[in-house]
Amino acid sequence: MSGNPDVKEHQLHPDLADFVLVGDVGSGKTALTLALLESTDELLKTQAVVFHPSHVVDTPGEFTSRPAYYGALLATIAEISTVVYLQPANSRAFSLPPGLLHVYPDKRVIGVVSKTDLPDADTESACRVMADHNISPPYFLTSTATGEGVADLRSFLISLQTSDAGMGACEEPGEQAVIGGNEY
Ligand SMILES: Nc1nc2c(ncn2[C@@H]2O[C@H](COP(=O)(O)OP(=O)(O)O)[C@@H](O)[C@H]2O)c(=O)[nH]1
Ligand SMILES: [Mg+2]
Repeated sequence: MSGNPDVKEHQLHPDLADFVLVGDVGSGKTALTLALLESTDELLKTQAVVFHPSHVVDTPGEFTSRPAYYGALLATIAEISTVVYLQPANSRAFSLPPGLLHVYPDKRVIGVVSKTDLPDADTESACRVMADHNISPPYFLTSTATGEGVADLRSFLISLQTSDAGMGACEEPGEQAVIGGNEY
């Protein structure tokens, strides 16, 4: 439909829609996007915003790590309901731009711990980093290397589309929420 080469044509999960992945460079956004979509696209460094069908959007890490790109990030996510924030399991650096939730207070933010398979993974610390920055549980623990948590996150994102208002990320964790509660 679109002549934009950044718009992908495949649509394996048409009900998976309306979310944008943000997180630091190398946090695993593209790998997780492709895993969620079950896409066979090659994993390349994301140089631009990539629009998959149904408002599934992968962003370059520079969008969160460089203030000069914040405007582009804010414009990109304006029309999208859900922000999926990736916190690598081996990192304690938080990289969601601080103003984002103030500019768009109505966005649903889902916290994902990525790369849980890494030998130096510390998922509890990663969850705590998100909690300390006002991202509410449940958090999803994922690895695209082992496949852990990918199907659960996909089901959750799809459930947001099928229920009218969707389930807020700060509400009762579902079965798929591996870590939840208020201890963080
Ligand atoms: N071990 C491991 N490596 C991963 C995982 N997800 C992504 N990677 C690797 O981390 C690097 C960056 O991933 P990418 O998806 O491009 O990150 P992005 O910059 O956030 O889009 C790549 O070399 C991936 O193969 C994961 O779950 N486990
Ligand atoms: Mg990428």
